Amino acid sequence: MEKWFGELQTDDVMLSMKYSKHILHKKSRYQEIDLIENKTYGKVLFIDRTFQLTERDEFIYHEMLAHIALFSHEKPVNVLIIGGGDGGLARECLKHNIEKLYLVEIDEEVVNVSKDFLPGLSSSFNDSRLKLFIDDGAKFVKKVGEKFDVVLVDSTDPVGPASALFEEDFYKNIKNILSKNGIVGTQSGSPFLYPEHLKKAFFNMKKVFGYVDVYAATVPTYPGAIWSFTFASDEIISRKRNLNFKTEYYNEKLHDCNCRPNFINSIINQ
Ligand code: SPD
Repeated sequence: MEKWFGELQTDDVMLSMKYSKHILHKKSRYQEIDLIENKTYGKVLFIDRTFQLTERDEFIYHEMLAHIALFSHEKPVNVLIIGGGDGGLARECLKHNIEKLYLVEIDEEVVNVSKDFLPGLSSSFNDSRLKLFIDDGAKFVKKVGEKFDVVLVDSTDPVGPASALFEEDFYKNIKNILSKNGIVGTQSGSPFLYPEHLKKAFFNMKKVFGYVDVYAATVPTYPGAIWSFTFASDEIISRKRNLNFKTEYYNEKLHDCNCRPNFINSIINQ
């Protein structure tokens, strides 16, 4: 019998993958974690039955979340990641000439699964610049008492444990720990199927920061395939890319074009 596993992306739309192996099913304190092996996409990680990453397309999401913000900062030295326990975003951040990277993941099981099965992402945990904290990101930003040049939020969807990471209060607390000209960047969901997620991130950031911008990338396995990212600062963010390492999706032209489809403009222009 064929075995399929997937995400109900709306009430009546499902993206499913046939698996050769259901490698793991785990209930952590916070969420359900599944890992399958699919012939086309490789290992595929689900949290609460929603796609988090596939070995085949994770580079798109992680590169675009990391490099637009990091290359827009004059000289990022201290970086903080909230979420991102699989290590993929950290891998991209560590390609930059940064000195310190804190990663705050609420669910240690996500880190363990990645260390056990996803070495292409979790190898970042071996870098001495990275310090891992198992903690609630929303609480961590209130108490950390250190400044960061760039803060990146790699969360699950804004339902359940991650909903606090889309709130105005969270962004206010991030602003307090950003150094001068610091930048915050977050994944802000599917503009196509869940425009309310993008709206929430964008308009809450707007209440806190002087300058907010949105860009998009195509992530084949995420709901609606087109995915949004929102970043903000108190200074106008001038895009200062100087790409000096290998990437598979991000490039200078993508960075510079600063263009969005009209339907995304309509979501954030209301
Ligand atoms: N709907 C899925 C949104 C997932 C965003 N975070 C993915 C984590 C990958 N590091």
